[in-house]
Formats: sequence, C-alpha cells, structure tokens
Amino acid sequence: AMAHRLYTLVFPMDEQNGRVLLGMKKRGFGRDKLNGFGGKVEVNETIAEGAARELAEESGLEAKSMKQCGLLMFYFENDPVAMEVHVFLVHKYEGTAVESDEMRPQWFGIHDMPFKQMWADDSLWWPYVLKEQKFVGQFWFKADQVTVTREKLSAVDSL
Ligand code: 6U4
Ligand code: NA
Ligand code: NA
Repeated sequence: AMAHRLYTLVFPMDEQNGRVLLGMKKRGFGRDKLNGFGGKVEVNETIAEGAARELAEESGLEAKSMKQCGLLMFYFENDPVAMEVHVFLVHKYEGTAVESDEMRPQWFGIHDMPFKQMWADDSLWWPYVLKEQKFVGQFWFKADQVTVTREKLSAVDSL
C-alpha cells in the first residue's frame, strides 16, 4: 500500500441546539478553509489521544465523550504520502471555544453547513454524520487542493 500519515479531525457537537463547532484555519495546510479540529497523530499517543489533544490545542474544548464516525484517505497529486484521517464526533465537552494561533472557532447549524468554505469532500460525507451512519472514503485531489478527480465513499458497520 501507499505510504500514509495519520491525522485526526474532530467535530464538537452541541446537540441541544443542533450546532457543530468549526474553525477557520489561520495557517498551514488547509489555510482559509473552515474545518473540524485536528492534526498529525504523534508517536507517543493513540489516535483518540491525538484527537483530544488537537481539539484542546486548537479550540480550548476538553473532550468528555468522543466517538469515531469515519475514516478518510486523501491522495494529493504529486504527494507520495497519503493522509489517513480519523474523524471523530464529540458529544460532551467542557470549556468554551476560544481562538487559537491556528483556528478561529465558529458554531454552525448542522443542516446549514458552510460547504463552499470547506474541503470539497465534506459535503459528500457530512450526510452520513447526520444519519449517524459510519463511513469510509477515499478522495483524490489535484495539487490545487480544490479539485476532486476521483472519489469512493461508502457506509460501514464498524471502523
Ligand atoms: P502542524 O502545523 O504541523 O502542527 P497539525 O495541526 O499537526 O499541523 P494539520 O492541521 O496540518 O496538522 O492537519 C491537517 C488537518 O486537515 C487534519 O485535521 C485533517 C484535515 N484535512 C486534511 N485534508 C482534508 C480534507 N480533504 N477534508 C477535510 N479535512 C482534511 O475535511
Ligand atoms: Na491542525
Ligand atoms: Na500537530
């Protein structure tokens, strides 16, 4: 299989108000896009620990209950290393969202997502989140990080 690197992507959910916390990425990979919180999994931690750490670093929220909802592979033209992204929902958390060096947090209605400002794949798999259906996907991007040239997406029973 192709070389890949592990990442997390975490979405804090406010179920009472039907909202999800996104962050405007202020620097680095995916800059100027709205997305969940996350980053590279470090060598000394589990994937779930990495997810909770990145959420805390980037949003100020402390995860109290976290569930994996998806597994995504991203392939970028001219990049030999694929991204393996573990997607989590956080239904219980402590703290208040605060702006970090990396992210400017903002709540959105779960049925009113700003897909035009998000990665192109997000509008394709977000419906699975709404249905509480676990999913796996593969997306091939051009080097422009915008154009999807090929995609595979399906529901799964377990991750
Ligand atoms: P540094 O700056 O090295 O500390 P780090 O926070 O570890 O970075 P980062 O932010 O570059 O890592 O990680 C990339 C983030 O972007 C992860 O949360 C995964 C997410 N991501 C990458 N491609 C994506 C895509 N096509 N769709 C999507 N999220 C994507 O929804
Ligand atoms: Na990050
Ligand atoms: Na990181």
